[in-house]
Amino acid sequence: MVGEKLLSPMMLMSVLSLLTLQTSIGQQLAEDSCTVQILVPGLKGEPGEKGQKGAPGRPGRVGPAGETGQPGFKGQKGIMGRYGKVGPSGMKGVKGDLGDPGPRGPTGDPGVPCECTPMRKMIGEMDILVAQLSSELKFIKNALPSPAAVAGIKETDSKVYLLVKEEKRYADAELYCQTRGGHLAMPKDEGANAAIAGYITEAGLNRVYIGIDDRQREGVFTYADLSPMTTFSKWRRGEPNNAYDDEDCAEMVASGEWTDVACSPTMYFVCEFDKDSL
Ligand SMILES: [Ca+2]
Ligand SMILES: [Ca+2]
Repeated sequence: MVGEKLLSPMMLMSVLSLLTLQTSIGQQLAEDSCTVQILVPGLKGEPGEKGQKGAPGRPGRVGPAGETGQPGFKGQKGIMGRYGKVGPSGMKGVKGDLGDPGPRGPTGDPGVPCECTPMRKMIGEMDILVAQLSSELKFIKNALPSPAAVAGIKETDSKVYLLVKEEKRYADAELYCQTRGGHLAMPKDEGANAAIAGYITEAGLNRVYIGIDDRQREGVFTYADLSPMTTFSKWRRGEPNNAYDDEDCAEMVASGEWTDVACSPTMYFVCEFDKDSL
């Protein structure tokens, strides 16, 4: 189309050139029929008007695949989703701590009147027990003027023994025990002897005075309350020997055996009290 626009002036120029040529040729022919004819192009024409915009072209071919891009940054945490389904039951838990005590319950119905005779009997027995305990407590308070001097007390079914850690001569020891309502320990059977021996051993002692002597009559031993010796005795082998003709009292060693000794040395001793007399 542009070509056609450009050709039109060219053709016009050609026609003009031909007309000019006819004139020239007419002159030339008149002057010289052999003169060479030279054709010269005309001047360039004015540019034509701008054409209208053409229709859009066809889509181009699909291009080659692009390079794989770099991985992007991690996105931010999303909002919490909806609650899921309820899961299966868990294992049984450990037993919890004991709870606080509950409130006090309502008052119960009044009871049936009791049979009072057994109750009175029980109360009477309890009164007796309380009296005995009070008496024993009074004795203990009285017998322990200096707690540090006494290792404590030991008792059997019928006796209370008191180990006194104060060194005294035999006569003074017996007086000490009598003042408190007893005597020096008088083992009259194996059980009592073993109880006293155990007491000595527990206290870590080797020997104590016990209430046996022949102060009244040489060679005839009696208990401190002057009761006679019976079938039971626990003399160590070779004893009593009245050594130096001066052994009228007795001591018990930790093994429970007896030995006649002099009455003047001072040593620890064990008192004995009858439970009945307390
Ligand atoms: Ca003697
Ligand atoms: Ca002796």
